Amino acid sequence: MKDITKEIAQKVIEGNGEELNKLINKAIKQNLGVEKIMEEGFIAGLNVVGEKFTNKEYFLPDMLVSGMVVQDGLKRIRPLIAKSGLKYKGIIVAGTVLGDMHDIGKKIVCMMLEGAGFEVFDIGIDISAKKFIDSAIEKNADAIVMSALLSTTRLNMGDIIREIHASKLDNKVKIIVGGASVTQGFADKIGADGYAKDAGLATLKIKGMLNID
Ligand code: B1M
Repeated sequence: MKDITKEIAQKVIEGNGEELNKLINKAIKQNLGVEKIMEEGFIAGLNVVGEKFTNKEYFLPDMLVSGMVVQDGLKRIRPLIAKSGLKYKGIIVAGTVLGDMHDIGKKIVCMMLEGAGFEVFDIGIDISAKKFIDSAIEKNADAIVMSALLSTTRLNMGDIIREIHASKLDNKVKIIVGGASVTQGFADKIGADGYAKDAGLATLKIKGMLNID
């Protein structure tokens, strides 16, 4: 039997949404598990797309199509994640920082948090300090999740954190950062309360930061 996650990754690389969706449905029927579909299918495929882009074998439109088919795939597995978790309390505001349009990883982080029982407000991409602050106040957030994929846009995280501390939110909200361009060292340098390498760890870290079992 063919490894279905490998086939999923291949369809992501090809940007073949129709075949990808068929495989996702098959994987769901086989109870493959959403994390396996995401990690060994979607993320593995996107990593190859990234390598091909670096090698100039793929161009921006190829990367865009692969990103789009994964976004559509995520919508299909979303209900499964949301119902798989336990109920915990906590309100999260999540966004991709100013200048950055990448949101697949952040969406996965949000879905995992929802699955763990958090109320999550995904405020989108290209988010300014003001929007993070206004949304966190409006939603009465316990934590802000910030994502950045580009080495240039991660620099905006530090500015946003400074503005949060200068606002009336100050230390009332925990700030956790992540995304491919972010490291623990960088998170420490910009004064984030936490850093998570992936979506699973983000959920664990946030529970720890908010003292939730
Ligand atoms: Co872009 N892109 N992209 N891209 N893109 C990368 C990131 C890149 C590494 C590709 C490459 O060159 N090999 C490179 C960045 C290089 C760098 O700065 N170091 C790059 C570039 C250069 C660009 C453009 C500048 C290209 C151009 O225009 N010339 C441009 C920038 C646009 C902008 O943002 N202003 C651009 C555009 C795009 C698309 C729009 C076409 C598309 C994004 C579609 C979308 O997101 N809706 C796209 C894509 C698809 C990619 C790759 C191929 C895949 C990204 C992805 O979704 N990965 C990517 C190469 C790669 O990553 N291998 C690439 C899967 C996703 C699950 O991973 O988001 O890292 P990730 O999330 C992980 C963890 O990082 C973590 O959890 C997730 C998994 O568990 N995580 C968090 C994420 N956020 C978190 C927040 C947290 C905690 C954990 O908070 C607590």
